[in-house]
Amino acid sequence: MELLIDAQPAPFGFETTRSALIMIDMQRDFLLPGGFGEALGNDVSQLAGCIAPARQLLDWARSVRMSIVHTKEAHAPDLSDCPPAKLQRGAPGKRIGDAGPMGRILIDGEVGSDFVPELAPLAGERVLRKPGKGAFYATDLGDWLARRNVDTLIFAGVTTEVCVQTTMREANDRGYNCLLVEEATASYFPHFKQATLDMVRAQGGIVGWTASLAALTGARETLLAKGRA
Ligand code: TIU
Repeated sequence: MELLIDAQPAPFGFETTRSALIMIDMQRDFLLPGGFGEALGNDVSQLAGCIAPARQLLDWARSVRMSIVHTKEAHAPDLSDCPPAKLQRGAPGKRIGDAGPMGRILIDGEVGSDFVPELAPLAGERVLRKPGKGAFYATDLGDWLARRNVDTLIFAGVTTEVCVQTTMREANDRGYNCLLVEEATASYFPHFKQATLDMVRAQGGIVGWTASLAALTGARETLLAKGRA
């Protein structure tokens, strides 16, 4: 289905069969107390408001049968995929691999590393574990998308200026058209979210486009998009 939606800095046209939703790191470790985000000193309540819009976006992507990728930032239990520079961040006792109320912090398989229930993947949706902030680094995401002939990525998740923006920039350099859904992403710092939206779409969309959830979910197929009407 071909869609043309209101977006900034310009209308955004895409083919749903050649698009993928990239839902970034909607994990307990970032969204709930006791996880990695809070261990770094953040107020995790700042992220709560994006859960419902992210779920609406996910439901929409499912309804149009778009490819869906759920990323999770999580490390192997032996920390072999966690560089020392990353391991040393944060207060002693609250670092990656340390014990917390949701299990070992940011370790794959622990309760904290799993997705919040509202954003739980369904069968057939890709779960992509990543050791970095960007989803292309040290993963097979590029190959996976290439096999599906994907040229457009729709982004949501947390946090806007860290894992979402890093992945969007990686994708932009790889030639994907990138759209960030404004209500379906959040930061521990609201002004960082706003700055990210602004810098992504500045300079004619130097990194990509942004759009409201309503612009996307309310879109109707239009043959006018390619002048075929
Ligand atoms: N700390 C922070 O804002 N984010 C991360 O560490 N990871 C993600 O953004 N997922």
